[in-house]
Amino acid sequence: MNHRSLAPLLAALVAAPAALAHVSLEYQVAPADAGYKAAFKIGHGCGASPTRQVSVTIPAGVTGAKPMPKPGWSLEIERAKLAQPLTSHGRTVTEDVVRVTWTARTAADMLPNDQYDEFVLVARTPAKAGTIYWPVSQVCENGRLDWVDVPRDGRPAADLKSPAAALEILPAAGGGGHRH
Ligand SMILES: [Cu+2]
Repeated sequence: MNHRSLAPLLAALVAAPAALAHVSLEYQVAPADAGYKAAFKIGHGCGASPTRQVSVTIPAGVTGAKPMPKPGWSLEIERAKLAQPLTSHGRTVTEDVVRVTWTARTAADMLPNDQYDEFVLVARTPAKAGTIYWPVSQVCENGRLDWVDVPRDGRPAADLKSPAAALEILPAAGGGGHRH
């Protein structure tokens, strides 16, 4: 194997830890108006301090969010009135989930800095294509990290200090599938 073919491999190896560094989504592209599993990857704490709470704000247009419970963590689901009521199974829905928060029950349940975990929810993607951003607050035993920055004025996402988790929504793949 000559050294030129090693370059992409080395690049990937170098990139891997960085990719695990900030809070990001496992799947970063999804079709519009479809079911989606959002797995938020937590690859480190606040410095050496363990993570004791993860709070995800649901982007506008994302509906029907359902979080996955995590043993040792309590789950808070916040709902709010919808600006525009929607119909589900013939029923009018006037409120929806706007934030989900996982909180470690005890210090022993916290996520240590030298371990990795995922915080998962399922939801329906917006009908409109484009990139959406999921603000995530990571609270540690000492300190917190708010992953809330979104690219503005053409600034590349790579320049952001604390980027929100980005999801690129592609135009719906026709047929629309099963609609709730
Ligand atoms: Cu990081």
